Amino acid sequence: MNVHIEKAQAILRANDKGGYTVPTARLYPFQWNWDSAFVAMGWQTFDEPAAWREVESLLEGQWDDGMLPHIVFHTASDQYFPGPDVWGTHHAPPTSGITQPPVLASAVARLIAKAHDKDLAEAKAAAIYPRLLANHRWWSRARDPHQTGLVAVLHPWETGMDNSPAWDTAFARVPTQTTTVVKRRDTSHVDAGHRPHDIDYQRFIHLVDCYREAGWDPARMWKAAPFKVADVSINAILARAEADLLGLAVSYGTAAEQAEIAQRAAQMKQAIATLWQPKLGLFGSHDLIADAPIEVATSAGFLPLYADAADAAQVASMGATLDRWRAQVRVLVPSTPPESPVFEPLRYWRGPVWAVVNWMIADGFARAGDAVRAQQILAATRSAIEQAGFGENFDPLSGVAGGGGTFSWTAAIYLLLT
Ligand code: 9WN
Repeated sequence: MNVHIEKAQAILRANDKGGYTVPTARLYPFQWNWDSAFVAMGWQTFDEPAAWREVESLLEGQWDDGMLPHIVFHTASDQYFPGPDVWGTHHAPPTSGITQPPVLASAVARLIAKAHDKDLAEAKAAAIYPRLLANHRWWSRARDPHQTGLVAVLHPWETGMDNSPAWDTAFARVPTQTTTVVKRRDTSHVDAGHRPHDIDYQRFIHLVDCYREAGWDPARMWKAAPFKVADVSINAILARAEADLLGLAVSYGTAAEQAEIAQRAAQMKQAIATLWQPKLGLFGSHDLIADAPIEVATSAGFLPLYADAADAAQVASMGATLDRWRAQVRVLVPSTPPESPVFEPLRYWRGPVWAVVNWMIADGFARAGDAVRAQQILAATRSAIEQAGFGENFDPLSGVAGGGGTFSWTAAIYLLLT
């Protein structure tokens, strides 16, 4: 077996805390929502029961209204801020009060499609399908209350691309005052230059304070939110997840549920079309408070490909954008391209390459019939990992790994590539 595959498997085993996998030791000592969806797919390549346990342990955190929290605090740890006391959600097990990109239904669909143990998959999927449906209904109800076809995020952490320059203008409106004392732990684990700034944390926590005071009630949060963005990435991921859930509904749901999911999926695809930005040669997010398009080029702008939501001209235009970026970097796909004035090669979502995003963009190009660019992205991801190790992310210019080390989702993606 290739030595990197052995290492990737060993990382998942080491980060497995008994039924759930932490993203990496110390920096992130709990279970994260979209990390676990990718990690479950990685587990499946060598331990199928572990893949299903990963999904089930994440669902232990699901709220009665269907919301799937971005963190499940299965055990206590003082290594991470903000912990359960700051969130104050009073859920058992303790969870955060916001969500993250809904990759889970797509991950479950893949677990079923690739299952070796078909009986196990059948039993698990039948029990998990209603939870996924409840989650997608929550997105529609809580985060698209006016039924526009686009869901909104109320916190940059919900996008999973926390300090993306796409949020700069909308996030600058969020006050920096907090009632919680901000005691960062992340910068004692990794280089502060790879992380968001202190002022970003003031705003992150201001939002947590605001929503905790709203009792984590979706309608009150929606009203109180000083940050409200229709993120192109979340919308593309949810549109794809709806299509994948529809496949599950055919086996495990009713005809009425199939019609409901198909209607939402179609409406989302149409709405995503309105996010096209011809000047950027990419899709972009929409700031709902300013009611303005966010004209900032980031790797998220390719993700409608992953939802089959781009037409042929848009696919060609995104191909040209990718080629231009490729000429500027050693490793595709930078989260922000070097040509951007706000590019920072190592600061988290402002430049570094993320394996999970690459995987979805490559999948998107492949679905659109562009196997060449899909392969370029997958090859870049594979060789970045083989050369620099299983870092949290990679400097697109030097290829050096950044953020935390021995990272679960990077290991999982490597397993999916080989
Ligand atoms: C906040 C776990 C998570 C990822 C996110 C990534 C980072 C957390 C943080 O780590 O966010 O959720 O504290 O920085 O931005 O995408 O899920 O790996």
